[in-house]
Amino acid sequence: MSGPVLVTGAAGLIGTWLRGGLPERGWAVRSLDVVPIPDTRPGEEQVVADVTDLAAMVEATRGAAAVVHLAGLPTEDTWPAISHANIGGTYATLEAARRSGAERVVLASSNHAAGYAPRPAEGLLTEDDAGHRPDTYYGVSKATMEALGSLYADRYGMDVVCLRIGSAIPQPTTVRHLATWLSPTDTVALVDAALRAPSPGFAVVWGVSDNTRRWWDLTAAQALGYRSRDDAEVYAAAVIAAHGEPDPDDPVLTRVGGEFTTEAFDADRVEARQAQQSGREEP
Ligand code: 15L
Repeated sequence: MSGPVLVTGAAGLIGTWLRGGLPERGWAVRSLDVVPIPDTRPGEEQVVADVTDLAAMVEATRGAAAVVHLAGLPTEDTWPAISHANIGGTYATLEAARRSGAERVVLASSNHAAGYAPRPAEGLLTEDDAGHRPDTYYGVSKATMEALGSLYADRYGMDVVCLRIGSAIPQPTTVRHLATWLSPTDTVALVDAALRAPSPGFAVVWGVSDNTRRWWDLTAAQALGYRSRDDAEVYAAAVIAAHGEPDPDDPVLTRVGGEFTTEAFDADRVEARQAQQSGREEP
């Protein structure tokens, strides 16, 4: 592949890891975000644009070898906000890639596309077995992201790899994270594998480190070339000392999406909380 990799949402946490890690693996990076990035690295290109603006996205994607799409709302929000930023943003990203001739797109999907899938009683859950069981409007936007990716792969022959990311954070802080953690190093390794895999076509893979307590099967990600180096188990003693032994009946641990499947994440509640915060009256 020649040309830079366009990374959308480059100012965010995962974007920042990739802006550091991808060049070390030989990729030139073109960073796109709605806000300027103050600390660009030597050789890093920068575009300030809204990912839902198709014309700006076509311009930003010109000459890029591939796109890594991270931009969007990272948690539950109102339907208008989610559908605009996450579904509109994914459409514009894929369509811009198609129009500009970038043949590969890596999409940051989420475990919440399958959040209501039960945690397996034994063994590991594959992407296909989990299917699409979104736990929130946010999860619906990620299931839709995967569906849009499938459309662009089938209709236009593009390579589209969807990463169903677990918990991409610096280190585990809850008992659930001991299963769902995706370390910074492994995040870079997974995206690198998704960019490098020869002709993956359309693929959906879990994005998780090789955690001793993980619930998700890594076979599909490993088939792309992903090799995890980290295991959340090294943090287990400290996390359990802080939070207690995991209760297997805790609703946060019985379904893929954890907290997102609980009442607190019901969209009405999220909306009411946002209205309260902004001082608006509830109807
Ligand atoms: C996600 O998709 C979210 O962006 C992040 O905030 C976490 O909630 C993560 O999933 C998770 O499931 O831990």
